[in-house]
Amino acid sequence: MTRDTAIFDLIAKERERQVKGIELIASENFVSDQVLEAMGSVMTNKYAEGYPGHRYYGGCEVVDMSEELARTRLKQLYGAEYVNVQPHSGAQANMAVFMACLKAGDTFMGLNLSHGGHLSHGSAVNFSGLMFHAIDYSLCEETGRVDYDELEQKARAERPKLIIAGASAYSREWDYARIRKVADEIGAIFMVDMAHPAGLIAAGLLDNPVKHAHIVTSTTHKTLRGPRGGIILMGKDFPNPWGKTTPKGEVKMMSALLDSAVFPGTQGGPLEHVIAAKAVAFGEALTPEFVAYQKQVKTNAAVMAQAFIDKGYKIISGGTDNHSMLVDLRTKYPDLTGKVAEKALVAADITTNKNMVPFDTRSAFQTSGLRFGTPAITTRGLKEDKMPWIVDLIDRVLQAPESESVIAAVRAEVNREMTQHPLFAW
Ligand code: DSN
Repeated sequence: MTRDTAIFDLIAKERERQVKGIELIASENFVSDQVLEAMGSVMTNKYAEGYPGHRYYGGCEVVDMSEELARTRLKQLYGAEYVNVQPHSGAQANMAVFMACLKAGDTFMGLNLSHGGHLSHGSAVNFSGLMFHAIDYSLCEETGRVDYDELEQKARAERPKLIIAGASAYSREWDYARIRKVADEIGAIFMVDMAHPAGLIAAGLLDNPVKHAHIVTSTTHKTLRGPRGGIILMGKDFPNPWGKTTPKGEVKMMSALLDSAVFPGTQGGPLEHVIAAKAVAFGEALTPEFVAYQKQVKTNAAVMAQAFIDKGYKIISGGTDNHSMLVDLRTKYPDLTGKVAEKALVAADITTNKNMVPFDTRSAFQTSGLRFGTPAITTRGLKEDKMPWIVDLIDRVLQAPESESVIAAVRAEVNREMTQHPLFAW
């Protein structure tokens, strides 16, 4: 067959973009060559609806072993009793939890999207907000941290059946124990979506939500540095609290509800090539090298946040405990929107994303903030000594976002430095 140059030329272009630039999107990372190899493997050819040992197709003996290995490694990584490695994404993992725990129209509570919450935690345009009654909690304007008092008051007043912790743009550690306490008080299920800090948690650098929550979900491609995908975990299985029973009248366990909510509830055939790549990533995450990597991610983020502060930027909450930070541009450049800033930085080969800040005065399309994260540049091998340099480059662009000469000069510096940090073996 003729080579599809149209698409392979684009893949080559994307590879070049990744190689030459500074990647600061907090939810992105660069997987290892082994993860890449497993994803591009013959495992993609196999249909395997069902679970290991219980499939609807023949010939699943090998993928059964691969999926079982992924499950075993994931349990070991977080000290979990139950895991499901089949969700195609974090949103799919969350959808399965909703399906297992709620009925359409039930009330649940998550972090306000414009305060850093995830789309599938109750956004009005997402299934979670469309099919269920979403209420939210916020960050405290003064501290930039979760307003736990408000969370508790709302939980007691509105009695949601599910409370969700976890965020897309929140740089602080969570008080999971405090949320679990109020969840127990009102009889709610407590779920943590640890997608962003999953790698730091796996390395033991942040509190492990598996110890506190009934159910934990995550993506596998952010700090965890695996292929794009989702997972569901539980520290301990438990009987579903709404009394759902099997046809024989036995109370269903949450593990059974979650498994059937993933398949056949919300997905068909699992992506066995991605599951094999997840197994590779979980194996990598169990190594001392991964712990050292996560320590560097955290150090780089702390140094980067301080460098922004030293230049007069406002960081929401005043710093970071994890891999990310949210910069409020208004204190330094009141007229600069996140949209314009993102575009200028991308032109200088520094990739980041515009982000609303809590109590933003601009829309989600304009925004007053930028979100930065260190997982990808740390994988590239950049250490803390380079963080002030990166912040300096960013500041030069933001001072003159319309200046083609400034952008060209910064881009040349970025490209020169990144040639020192090879990315792919191929
Ligand atoms: N969209 C992903 C992120 O960038 O954080 C998850 O919400």
